[in-house]
Amino acid sequence: MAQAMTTELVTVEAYAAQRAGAHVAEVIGAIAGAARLIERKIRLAGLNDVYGAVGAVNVQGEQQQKLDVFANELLTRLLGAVPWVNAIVSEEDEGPVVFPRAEGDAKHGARFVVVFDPLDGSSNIDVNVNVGTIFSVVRLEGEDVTESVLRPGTEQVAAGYVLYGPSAVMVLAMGGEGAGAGHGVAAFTLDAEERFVLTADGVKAPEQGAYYSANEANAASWPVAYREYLESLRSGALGGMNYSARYIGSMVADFHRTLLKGGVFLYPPTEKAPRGKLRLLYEAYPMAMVMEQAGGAAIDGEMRILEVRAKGIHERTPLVIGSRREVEALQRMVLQTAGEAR
Ligand code: P6P
Repeated sequence: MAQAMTTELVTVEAYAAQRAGAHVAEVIGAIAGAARLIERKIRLAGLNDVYGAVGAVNVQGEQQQKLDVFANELLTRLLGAVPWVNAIVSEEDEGPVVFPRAEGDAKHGARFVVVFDPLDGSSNIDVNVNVGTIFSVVRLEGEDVTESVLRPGTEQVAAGYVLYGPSAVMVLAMGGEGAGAGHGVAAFTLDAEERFVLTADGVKAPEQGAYYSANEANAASWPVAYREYLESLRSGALGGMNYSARYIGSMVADFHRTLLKGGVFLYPPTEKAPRGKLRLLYEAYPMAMVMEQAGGAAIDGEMRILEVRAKGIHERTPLVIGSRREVEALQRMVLQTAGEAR
């Protein structure tokens, strides 16, 4: 990871303000504020009886963990307190939560919707495995929140995640004007004063990496190109690289390793999840923005994830994300198989 070039202490709020202005910085600050409290709750979970499920099922049909509910309510409350956040969309809620805003609140046209997975991988919490918060900030265009969030991922204003692990790390990418623009990827570590301080700037994914990451228990139901692809990685066919397999089962942790060490994370289509398991708006889009700004790539098997259009806010997608060489190699095999099938 590229070390921060500065000796002075730069908080994530100050970094965001320098690059994207005060309004975006305040949105990022609210997310950081929620993350501090989520981190503390997770760290003490075993002592405060917050492990386990609440006995309810969320809109995804998944058992809601107590910490899912805590994280979701906290993010909603802190983001709702920012005048230029007009709405949020959460993995845990069926539809958008719209905040009543007076006309004057939208200073300088700054109106945002924040889309998030409040606690990804939460089924791992009870076994003390890393979990994360994933977020995406988009502009509210017109009055229709759903319409605003169903625009291409290339239009994200900012995106990133917080990984709760041995240390809490917030990774942030912010968009610039025009395709391909952007401010790059920075990482911030929660310090003893509970500030997210800059610890790496200009983070770049290795051109090729040493790990592949997939749930191979599903391999029998993957499209054949994905099976042949992993076999090609194992055989050293991609530049002679000898890969290791790593799969934590928390996307934020698997993604963070892939970003820093290189390689590929993939969740292909399966019989049980023919459109993949991961969600386009609040998992694939934000991670794709980070990975592309770090020089990597993200596809749904065939096309660039950031250009895939969502039809609904909880739409799922296959995802292949990581170093450019590995992602492009998979894309070639999938397109070649599709071409042969025609
Ligand atoms: P599987 C966690 O539930 C999650 O959404 C991601 O964090 C993770 O990558 C994936 O699902 C794991 O899914 O089917 O391999 O258990």
